[in-house]
Amino acid sequence: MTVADLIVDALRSGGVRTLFGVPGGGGNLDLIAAAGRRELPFVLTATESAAAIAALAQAEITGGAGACLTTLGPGAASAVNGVACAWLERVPLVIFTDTQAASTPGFEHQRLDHAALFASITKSSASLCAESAAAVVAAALHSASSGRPGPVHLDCPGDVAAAEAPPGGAHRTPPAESTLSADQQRHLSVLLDGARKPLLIVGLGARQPADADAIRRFLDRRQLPAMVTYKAKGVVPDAHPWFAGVFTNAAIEQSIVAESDLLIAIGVDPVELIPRPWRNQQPVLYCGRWRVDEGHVPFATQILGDIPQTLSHVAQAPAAAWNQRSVQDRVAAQRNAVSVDTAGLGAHQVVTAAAGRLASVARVTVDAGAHMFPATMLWPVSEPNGMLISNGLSTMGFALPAAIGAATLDRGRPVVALTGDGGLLMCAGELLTAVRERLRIITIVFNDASLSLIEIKQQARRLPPAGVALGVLDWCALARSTGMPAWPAHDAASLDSALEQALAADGPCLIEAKIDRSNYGATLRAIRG
Ligand SMILES: Cc1ncc(C[n+]2csc(CCOP(=O)(O)OP(=O)(O)O)c2C)c(N)n1
Ligand SMILES: [Mg+2]
Repeated sequence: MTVADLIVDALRSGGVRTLFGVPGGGGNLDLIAAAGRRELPFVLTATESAAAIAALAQAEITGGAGACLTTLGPGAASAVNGVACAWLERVPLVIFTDTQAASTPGFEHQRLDHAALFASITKSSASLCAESAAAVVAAALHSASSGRPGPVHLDCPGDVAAAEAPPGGAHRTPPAESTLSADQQRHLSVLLDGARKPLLIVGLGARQPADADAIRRFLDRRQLPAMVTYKAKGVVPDAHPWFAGVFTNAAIEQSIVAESDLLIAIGVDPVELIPRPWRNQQPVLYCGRWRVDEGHVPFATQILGDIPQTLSHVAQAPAAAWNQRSVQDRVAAQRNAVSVDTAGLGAHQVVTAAAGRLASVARVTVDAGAHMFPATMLWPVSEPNGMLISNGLSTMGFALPAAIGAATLDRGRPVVALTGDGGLLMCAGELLTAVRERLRIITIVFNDASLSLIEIKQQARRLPPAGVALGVLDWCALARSTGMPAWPAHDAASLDSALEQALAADGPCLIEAKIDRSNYGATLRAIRG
């Protein structure tokens, strides 16, 4: 038994289900060997950033931690975007980097100060030594998951990972929940008693199954509408009678928000909101597991604790005066507003057709770009984390690596990755990862030969076209070169046939949707004003 075995055991008890990464030798190889001995699957990815994103996607689904490893220097530097993603998506992730043994005479080659590199995007950083490795890993896992979750970094030199395991090891228990002060209780009663139309806004900190149960019960009992942020889609299903649409601090949700006299933000982290001034006048109550920054949203009070527990504090409000039919009509109008007709195949048609065939069986991941608007508005989700998306960081190159994380967890269930062509270019190597791992991932690439979201911003400012045309790529040929089947779609009929074949495939496949991007400007105006 080596220190690497102890580390792997600690990871497993922290909820890690797969180790992702790109090894470079040294301590990485001991960790991979120990993972093999202890039946923790290791998945090789094409890039370190994708490894971190795959790991964080798993953590979002399981509620445990995710884990990845990289080599020293270039591997650590290459992981930065994925670790930054875990930081701003509030996900517990452990990243192990190889490093030179403390006993080496200070070689400069590939040497970076990893702790400094990760300092602004991790909760903690430590270098492992043989005597305390298991306890330090357990403490790091605890730190990653407690309070506001986030990534932690561990340097793991080869001589440590390979050393014989010392006896012992420590695990800590989570801290006790906080309770409401008498002052807070009084303030809360005033807010709740004065409200006739409270509106729930559910965010990323309320995605555990128990949270969803408590929130749904609350809505049914209190007869209140609820909006969800992108990351909380499914906590209140799109088909729920009190579903009031997506909340991002944009224009499209304003008609319902403005009617409310009290906003109850359940697990909403301001990192989820688009960076526009907060103009809503009614008080905003926050309920969540961690304290959030008040610079953007002027929270009237913050109630900290587990979601079911914090909801019980706001349960005693008087009867609400919402008209369910009117809320439903406005959600339908929102969906209409983002379904703008096009001469060719529109992105909204691709989303609607794909969701029609796949939403009831598959999990979905969404990339950053203009295609994200129809995806988040029109793809119905019925369970927490049924849709995975990078929102805090909003990074491109997310959907496919996240789909790899999700599909590795549950190999029987298909995952649909909705991605722009620019985003897929950033992580196209992961198509091969999906093939090697035989994952049931249906990648749908919105091929518009453009960085469309940036193009429409450029057009809105009446700037000449520059720096946004990607050029033409034969995505079907690229996908087939990895060994996966692929089908082009340029109209409703070819799309439907591609979807049918994709659903029947038992491994990864790709649909290249050749879309008409001309409606994106109107879609963006409908959502953001
Ligand atoms: C890593 C990264 N680089 C740049 C951006 C800025 N950005 C946001 S959307 C976008 C364009 C995305 O293009 P594509 O993937 O083709 O999607 P489309 O907008 O065309 O649907 C860019 C460049 C980003 N979010 N992430
Ligand atoms: Mg594009």
